[in-house]
Amino acid sequence: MANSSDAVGKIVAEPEPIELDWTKTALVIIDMQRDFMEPGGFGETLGNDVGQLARAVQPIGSVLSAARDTGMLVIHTREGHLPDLSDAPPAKIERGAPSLRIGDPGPMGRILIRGEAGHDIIPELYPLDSEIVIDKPGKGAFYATEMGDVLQKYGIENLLVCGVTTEVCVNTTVREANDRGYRCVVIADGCASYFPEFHEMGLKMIKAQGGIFGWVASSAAVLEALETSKTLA
Ligand code: C5J
Repeated sequence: MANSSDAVGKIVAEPEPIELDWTKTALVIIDMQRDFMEPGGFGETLGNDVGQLARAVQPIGSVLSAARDTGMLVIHTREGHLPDLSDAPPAKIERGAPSLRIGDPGPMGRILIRGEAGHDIIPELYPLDSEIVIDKPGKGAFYATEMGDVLQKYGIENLLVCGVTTEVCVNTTVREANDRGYRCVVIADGCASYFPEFHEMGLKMIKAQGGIFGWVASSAAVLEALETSKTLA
């Protein structure tokens, strides 16, 4: 971004348009990990159709590429646990009747364990060395992580949020961020759920009541705002 006017963009969003200073904005990509996206991972062990999530990859890729072009701060998150499971509450491990539990060996390594192949981010959206990766033991990106410190260090006030799943880790992170004073714009087609109806309702919950948790915009609207800002004199 060449000068300060280049750095402001207006996104067509719901419940209303929002103007953001890109120098105070980060792109946050939630949990685009093989464990959620691919057969044999955590998502599938819970009985989910992982194919439902593929639709978010291309929109996220477009925004990621534009963010990289503008020099915007990019943060990737990964849900997962230490190999000794010391950060995994028994209440999480023992829950339900999955085909494999957290920590069990699966086709992509131990389920939802840091350092295993399944825990890593899908190749299409793989972080650059210069980008930040936050490992989180919970659904929200702020709980038991350095997320707050990182955002403060870079002077971030606004988050463009996308990833999976809409109603779980995206919604939890947006609620945590909203309570901490961040403006969150959720990229609708850059999110997905194993349950399409939860995706729809998850987005509605964010933008209802005048944007009680934040704003919702399409990836096209975010790209347009970034593009328009670049051409401002
Ligand atoms: C879930 C997530 N669904 N990233 N995690 O367990 O949404």
